[in-house]
Amino acid sequence: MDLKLDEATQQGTAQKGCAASGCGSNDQQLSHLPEAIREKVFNHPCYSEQAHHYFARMHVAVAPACNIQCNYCNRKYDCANESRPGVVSELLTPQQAVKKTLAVAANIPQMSVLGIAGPGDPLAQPQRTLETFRMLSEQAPDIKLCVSTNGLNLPNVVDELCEHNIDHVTITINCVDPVVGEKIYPWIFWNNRRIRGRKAAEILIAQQQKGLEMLVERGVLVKVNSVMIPGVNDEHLQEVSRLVKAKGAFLHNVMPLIAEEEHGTYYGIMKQRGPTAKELQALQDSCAGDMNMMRHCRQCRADAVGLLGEDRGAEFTLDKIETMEIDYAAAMEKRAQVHAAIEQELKAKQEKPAASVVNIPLSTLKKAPAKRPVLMAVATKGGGVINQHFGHANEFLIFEASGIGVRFIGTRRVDQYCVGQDSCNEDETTLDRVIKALDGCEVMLSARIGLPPYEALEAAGILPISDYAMEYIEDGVLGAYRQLEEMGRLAEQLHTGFSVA
Ligand code: CLF
Ligand code: SF4
Repeated sequence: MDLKLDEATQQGTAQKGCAASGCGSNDQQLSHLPEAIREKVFNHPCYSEQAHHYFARMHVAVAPACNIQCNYCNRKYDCANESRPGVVSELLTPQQAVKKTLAVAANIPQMSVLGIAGPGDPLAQPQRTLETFRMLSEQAPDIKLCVSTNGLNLPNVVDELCEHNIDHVTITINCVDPVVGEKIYPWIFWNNRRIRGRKAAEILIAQQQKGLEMLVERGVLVKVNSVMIPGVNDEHLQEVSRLVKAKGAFLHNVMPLIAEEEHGTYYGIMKQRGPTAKELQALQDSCAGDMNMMRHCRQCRADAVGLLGEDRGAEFTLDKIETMEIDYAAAMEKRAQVHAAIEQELKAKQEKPAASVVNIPLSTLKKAPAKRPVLMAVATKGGGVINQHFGHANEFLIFEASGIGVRFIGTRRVDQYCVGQDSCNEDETTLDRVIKALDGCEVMLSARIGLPPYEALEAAGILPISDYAMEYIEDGVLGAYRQLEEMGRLAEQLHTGFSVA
């Protein structure tokens, strides 16, 4: 039994009432969908923002080959279409992957989804990917299967994917115009030939669109990933969003380009910059009018294990799983109980939309609302609850409180300020970097915070608040918004904020 996840879940369920139950903006995103689709995404941490507080995913790195070249990749690292650039995963055989999946599923019952996302393109040479799915669909039928691809070979594999009950497919679509595409893809490998330039982009785009249409026809949910590359496809991505939605894509995930010179990619060497948090949010907001936008992606590595944002892969190395005795039938029973408990809580929340903080006009609260939106950073380790010490956070969730409610904006990754319970890293630069990462936020909500970082955050114009420890995030965000109002700070315009609402 995984205590860490259990604790998080129990902390979530233990909250009094549901005045702001962590229902999250995702309820609005999913509420218009048919029941059958809601059932499919209810426990998928990537397809449901709400689920990502409770359910975990894992990836197995079984697919080393790739059939295209992206300018943000140099093949030494995991596929950057679904992974943070600069990360290398250990390649597994399909048999090793299945063993690891069963071990993780037995030990982390909240793990609901197995994804294959690299380290190359999972469908470039699909045998290893399909073999893994085939064995898992037989041995672990309670695990959802998910795959991510650049789309070039997708139309050839769609029917086999469907045979293995793959309900969720991600296609990375960075453009729908070959003029843009030739600036991103120098070549593709197609029909045993290397094809370059605009022709390569034309073929890739046609295959991606065909694959998307085939999947939608067969009732498979499709998420589209796009890498936002300023000056290359940033303005074009609204058109991508519009088109893929028109063709039936379920969710659009715009990820920032991360191009570091030391990664040795073309973009890294050419010093192509990535977007700022403000630019990314502005694009996500402008696309949101057209379709559901994913804002909680963590650009996971190809062997990630755990809740989004955490990586527990070190607990499941090959040598460790060798020694694990797994009774998967018993594990499935336990998993079913844990999933049912989480689903019961989530459904209860969904059935009480009036109690959700989201969409409650602040004008209904005691104080007259101030309209200015405020960005707040939240330290959490899961369960939709403010339950993490400031110094232990390696990421913050960013929420916006405004006169119309609370909405989730995205995540910001940071280095941990404290390196251990009793040994805080006094290196100012770590704290400086955390404060820089929280640029634009006026409040930081955590379970606890020490005095030195408290003072440093305050001096930087970010008010640390720990009054809402162990409460639902949206409750805390809304409470903090009201505190700011009472303090008279909402009229001060401390920051312009990132909001474009
Ligand atoms: Fe993995 Fe991707 Fe499936 Fe999720 S990840 S294959 S859809 S199970 Fe999720 Fe990770 Fe973002 Fe991917 S947070 S990188 S979107
Ligand atoms: Fe790299 Fe993935 Fe692009 Fe292939 S599809 S070149 S592995 S980023």
